[in-house]
Amino acid sequence: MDTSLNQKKVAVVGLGMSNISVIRYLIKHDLKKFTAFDTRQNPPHISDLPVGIDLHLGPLDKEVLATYDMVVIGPGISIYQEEIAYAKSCGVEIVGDIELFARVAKAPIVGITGSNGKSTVTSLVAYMANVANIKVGLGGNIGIPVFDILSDDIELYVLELSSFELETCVSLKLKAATILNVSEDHLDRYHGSIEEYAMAKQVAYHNAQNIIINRQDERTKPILKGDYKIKSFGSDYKEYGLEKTIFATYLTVDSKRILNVNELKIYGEHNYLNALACMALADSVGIDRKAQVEALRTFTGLPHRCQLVKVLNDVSYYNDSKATNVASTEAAIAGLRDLHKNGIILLAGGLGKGQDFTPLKKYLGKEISKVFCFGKDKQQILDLSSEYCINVETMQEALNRSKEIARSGQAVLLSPACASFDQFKGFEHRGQVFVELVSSLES
Ligand code: UMA
Ligand code: ADP
Repeated sequence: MDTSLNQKKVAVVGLGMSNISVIRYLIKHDLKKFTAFDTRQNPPHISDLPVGIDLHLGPLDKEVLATYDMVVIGPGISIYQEEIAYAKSCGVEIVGDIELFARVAKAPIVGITGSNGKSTVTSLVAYMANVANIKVGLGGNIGIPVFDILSDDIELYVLELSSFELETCVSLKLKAATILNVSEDHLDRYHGSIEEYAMAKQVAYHNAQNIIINRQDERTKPILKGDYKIKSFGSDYKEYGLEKTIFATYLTVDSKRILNVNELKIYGEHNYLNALACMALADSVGIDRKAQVEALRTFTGLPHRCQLVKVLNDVSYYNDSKATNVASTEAAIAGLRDLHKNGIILLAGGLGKGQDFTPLKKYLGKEISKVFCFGKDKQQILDLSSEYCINVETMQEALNRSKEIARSGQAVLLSPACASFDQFKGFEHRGQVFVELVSSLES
């Protein structure tokens, strides 16, 4: 327990899953001087809230917040939001659950951030640790609040960290940290600036002992000097790299072959890079190579990430609902194009988060034969081409229209390049609806 919390008047702002977990922790440690706030009249997790706490629902009052010593914000609340920025300017300490966790967690922490691949890498590193019989705690942005996994029994924490979570961190001292890649995402929260978004991710490197960078992505390199060791991964043949021969591709470490990628159960070059990042992180925290390789051979990937759902009439249907930005959709196209030379029919759209969709244009008429566009920001995708992009209302309609035109050997790919909250409860819900619809398709 952080004993200094007992002396403080604490506001917990945002009653999502992270802060509900924080509240449970505060109550468990007998800290009663806190008030819970949420801007919504009926926050979705309200029924999980312990009874009897001081609760305020509705618009935040900045003068009220300014009377607290500490404000614990959920990741969905921005530090730039007027009331929070005002409280900060009045000297109130603004923290998030990861910051509080970093102050009390005893075991070493591996932290993984980046625009894409975080959940895959976090799960695979945790799995490697499991195979090596290390007691591991897996959590963070992956959907498991960190205070749900805090325990003195844990020997290693492996945390997925979003830029939102990193914004409020100062005490985090990661044993191993990586920014996997940086591409446009969440620009609606960073004043339209990818540099500002990238800077939020750099917080993962402050005080880190081992930093793992992506050789092909400048924004993953540390900006500040520090007392850290750097290793890199990339698709060329050095450090953690790839050896590409005409017969096979190998994961390599310092030019030594470790594994033929055809032994992996996850595919696409982006996943080979993820595997390399995992090995580099695992080496930094002493997970032995044998356990790493066994985990690499048996890890089957996570649902909603480019998963083959069904083959019907020689058309393959893929669920890549977790592709919530343009770069992840590009990775899916790159991963599938060799398998589906007859073309891919793409289902895309939703909330665009201020992204530029023009990188998708180069695939139209080549890898992508048609795009069915749905959701709130579909017009931005429709604007790419009147010839290849077709307007529909829903993902369901997009799927039905795809089935009508799909030819033998083609793929129908749900990889929306957008967030889902305009028409679904989240990416899992969107993926589940897709999987159910595809499963019920008949030839
Ligand atoms: N909200 C309000 N009013 C409030 C508080 C929140 O309207 O007073 C809204 C936010 O704007 C947001 C939503 O409620 O749209 C959820 O925010 P939250 O802070 O309550 O979120 P949690 O339920 O605690 O979930 C958060 C992460 N959510 C976000 O960062 C938005 C979850 O990541 C994460 O799994 C969870 O903590 C773990 O503890 C989700 C996510 O979308 C999956 N993350 C983004 C991403 O991966 O791209 C960063
Ligand atoms: P995150 O947690 O960062 O969202 P996930 O592992 O859940 O990452 O994958 C999200 C999406 O990004 C999926 O569509 C997946 O196919 C794609 N993806 C995974 N790894 C990478 C990568 N290294 N580069 C680009 N896209 C990736």
